[in-house]
Amino acid sequence: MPLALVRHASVATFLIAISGLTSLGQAQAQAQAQAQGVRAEQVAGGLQNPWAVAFLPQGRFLVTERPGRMRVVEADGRLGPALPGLPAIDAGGQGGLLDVVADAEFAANRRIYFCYSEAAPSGGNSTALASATLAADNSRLNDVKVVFSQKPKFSSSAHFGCRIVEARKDGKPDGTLFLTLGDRYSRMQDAQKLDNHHGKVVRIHKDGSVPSDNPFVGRAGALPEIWSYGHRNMQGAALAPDGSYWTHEHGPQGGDEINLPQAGRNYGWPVITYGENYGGGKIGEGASARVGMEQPLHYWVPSIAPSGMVFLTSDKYGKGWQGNLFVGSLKFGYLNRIELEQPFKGKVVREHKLIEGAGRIRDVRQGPDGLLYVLTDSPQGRLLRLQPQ
Ligand SMILES: [Ca+2]
Repeated sequence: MPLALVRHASVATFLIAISGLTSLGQAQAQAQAQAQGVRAEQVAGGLQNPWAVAFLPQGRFLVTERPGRMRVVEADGRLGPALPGLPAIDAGGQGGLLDVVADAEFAANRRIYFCYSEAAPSGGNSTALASATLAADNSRLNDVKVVFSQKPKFSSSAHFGCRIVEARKDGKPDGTLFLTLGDRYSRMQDAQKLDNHHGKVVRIHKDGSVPSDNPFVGRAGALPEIWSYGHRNMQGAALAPDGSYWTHEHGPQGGDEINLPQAGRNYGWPVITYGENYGGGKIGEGASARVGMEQPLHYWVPSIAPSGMVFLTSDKYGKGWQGNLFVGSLKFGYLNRIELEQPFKGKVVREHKLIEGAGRIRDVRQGPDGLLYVLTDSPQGRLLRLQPQ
């Protein structure tokens, strides 16, 4: 069922109604050619606030738990012990061990990348990114290196961002990683300044060095890791099938956004927003547009509290779902299936709620088997596999 307050949804609903009146047989045939929904089957339970899942060979999974554990989950759902080798993690509030991704060449190099909240000796914390090698027997992390730390450290338990995406160029990994970084909640004005990493997307090489073609390399007073700025708290990021980089971010009260962050662009927070302060009241001048600031591709009012994001490339759910974007909702506890116009020119066509009632959806990924997997975020969190119905 389309969401009530999503742009274009009323037109889409109207078109469905028309097609149903004029050509019921055709509509039924179309409906049978794609999944009508999904059935969530539990792969594993007993995960404490799981945040991210990556896929290992032989049907195994690598799962992070926010309190500071990383585990291998066996194909049959058995939980392995906490992997030794993690750096010190400053867990608390929204912070802890957050995202993990496997290198595109994992089968050959066993490398993984993960991000977490890192304490400063003098107090405060920020998001850090580390790389490691998973031992061949999956028993521990080796060669752990912290390759990036968000500056400055600041005392806050909120808005760490922390989604990692391996970038691709011409269909191949280009050796760089995108990392989303939150505005730390009470440092929102920093998102408009280039001398810090609050409210930014950064782009780095896997060893932490700065790509020479980053947009602010060589600009006095700007941190060279910055890719885009003016963001709030991005807990979802994904590459589209065409290689473009997409993110979503939590708005304040209302105004969650989807963006396609481009090099050097300003995404507006906190100067422009479609949300308002918690409890009501406008933010800044209450503007939603300004020259020199990018508009989101899409926004949600009220907020759905998005987390996790993936494009479905497999045909396991039928042609109608291929190329759709999937986003978890923490607040309403469903998986959002988003149809995009084809060929894509910048419009969301329609949205659908899947697995309502499953719980706070923290992450969604496509497995090597072409099926969708989600994590539910609770002290008794679950890894679910979505079977087409
Ligand atoms: Ca924005």
